[in-house]
Amino acid sequence: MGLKHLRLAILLTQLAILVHATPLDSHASSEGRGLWDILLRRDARPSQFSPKVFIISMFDPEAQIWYEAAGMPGSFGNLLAVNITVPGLSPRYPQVHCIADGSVCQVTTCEAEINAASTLTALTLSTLFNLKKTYFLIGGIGGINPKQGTLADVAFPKYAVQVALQYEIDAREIPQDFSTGYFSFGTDAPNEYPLSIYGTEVFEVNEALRDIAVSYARTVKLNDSTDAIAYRTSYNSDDQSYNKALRTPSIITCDVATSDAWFSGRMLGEAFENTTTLLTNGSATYCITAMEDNATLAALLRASMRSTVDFSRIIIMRSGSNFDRQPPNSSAIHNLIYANQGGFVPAIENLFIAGNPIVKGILADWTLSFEKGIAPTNYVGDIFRTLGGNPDFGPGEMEFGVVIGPDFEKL
Ligand SMILES: *[C@@H]1O[C@H](CO)[C@@H](O)[C@H](O)[C@H]1NC(C)=O
Ligand SMILES: *[C@@H]1O[C@H](CO)[C@@H](O)[C@H](O)[C@H]1NC(C)=O
Ligand SMILES: *[C@@H]1O[C@H](CO)[C@@H](O)[C@H](O)[C@H]1NC(C)=O
Ligand SMILES: *[C@@H]1O[C@H](CO)[C@@H](O)[C@H](O)[C@H]1NC(C)=O
Ligand SMILES: *[C@@H]1O[C@H](CO)[C@@H](O)[C@H](O)[C@H]1NC(C)=O
Ligand SMILES: *[C@H]1O[C@H](CO)[C@@H](O)[C@H](O)[C@H]1NC(C)=O
Repeated sequence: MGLKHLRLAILLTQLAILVHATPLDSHASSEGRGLWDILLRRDARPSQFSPKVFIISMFDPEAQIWYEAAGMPGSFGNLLAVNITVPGLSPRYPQVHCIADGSVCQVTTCEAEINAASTLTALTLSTLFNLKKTYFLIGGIGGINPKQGTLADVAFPKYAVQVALQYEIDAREIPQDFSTGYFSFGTDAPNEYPLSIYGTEVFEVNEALRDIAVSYARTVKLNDSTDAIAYRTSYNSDDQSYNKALRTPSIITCDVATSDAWFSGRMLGEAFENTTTLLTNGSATYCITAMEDNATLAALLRASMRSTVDFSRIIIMRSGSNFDRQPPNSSAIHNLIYANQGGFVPAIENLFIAGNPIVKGILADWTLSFEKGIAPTNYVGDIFRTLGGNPDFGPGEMEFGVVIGPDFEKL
């Protein structure tokens, strides 16, 4: 073998390594890519995507609706055009999915707080993406509070509150004067402000961005179902406290409560309304549940500390798939398990229906406004002020640094 052949052999080996080392998993490109394509950089995709929008789904139906809608008129594109395996994602959802030019991507975290935090941590640490200018659109379903909304509503929260991060004793063993079994860490009764704070209790996202997303989402007609229409009527009550549950589906602005425990019923609903008010010093209104949002936000906050994401580019979108509590003449268990509420299908449909104009709006107005960012006029960040600024919640200036953090224990 002459020197020329040796050089060629080395070149071929290097190219073979290059092809195998490519992090992009798309069958379309790895199968059809010949040596000349690579040498001539034909079919070359950027080694690092810089998505303008990243959709975050939590489980299959929330993700499928975006994939299925790809063929619909007016859709922003086919998210299954490029599949990228990212180390550290859920074993059930190991790939990020993107449209062909990489401007919109989607990840499925798998459900509940641990999965959401791990997936977002892996994603934001991955070198496969540049997320510095990316808008994150959390799109999931949740339990709707009939005092604030109804089945198939789509809620855009500003505050995310982790309501079950508390002491809990079973309601059958609570003292006579307790209204609930949940009470804040470091306290001795419900509805007292926590003396021990872990940092993920409250997050606040960009209100100006939220309001732009709402203006896009309000341009479309939401889906509904005949079962949902029928079930809503059972929330008719003499004191009219559930009147918002009687309306047809709409876009609403109110806040999300995260808990791993899928709580249900009037008592826990009211207890967590109080927790939300307490933890946000009266600023937030609990209207919808989630099992992930605080965890997702916690991981995104840590990434913003490294400047790999921008915390002011997060939109939370949650649609009502079921009521969080029973109608006046029913029981908590009937509402949770047996009632045919009819909200699931339209809630899933509405994630795409409301989300599609938001994605398209961000793409269309990218150069004009979104690339440079939507300046927040409210506080954005966590209860610890990790990113700076002054929230209208949290333990306040005087106590800051004294009561906060895992070192403080009253016990
Ligand atoms: C991406 O993955 C989905 C399944 O998750 C598959 O249907 C699709 O064909 C894949 N796309 C490519 C380009 O391989
Ligand atoms: C809701 O979406 C379903 C499934 O696409 C469709 O069959 C139904 O007609 C829609 N209903 C309304 C009221 O939009
Ligand atoms: C509750 O009331 C609604 C409307 O008044 C009725 O349709 C429904 O059957 C009632 N449910 C129960 C469990 O009694
Ligand atoms: C919620 O707060 C209100 C007003 O302080 C109180 O009357 C009610 O008992 C509380 N409910 C629960 C379940 O803690
Ligand atoms: C929030 O409420 C707590 C408890 O009442 C209080 O100590 C704290 O100063 C308040 N925080 C703000 C920012 O007003
Ligand atoms: C986490 O959950 C708490 C309590 O439910 C909530 O106040 C907070 O806003 C949530 N944070 C995020 C980022 O969802």
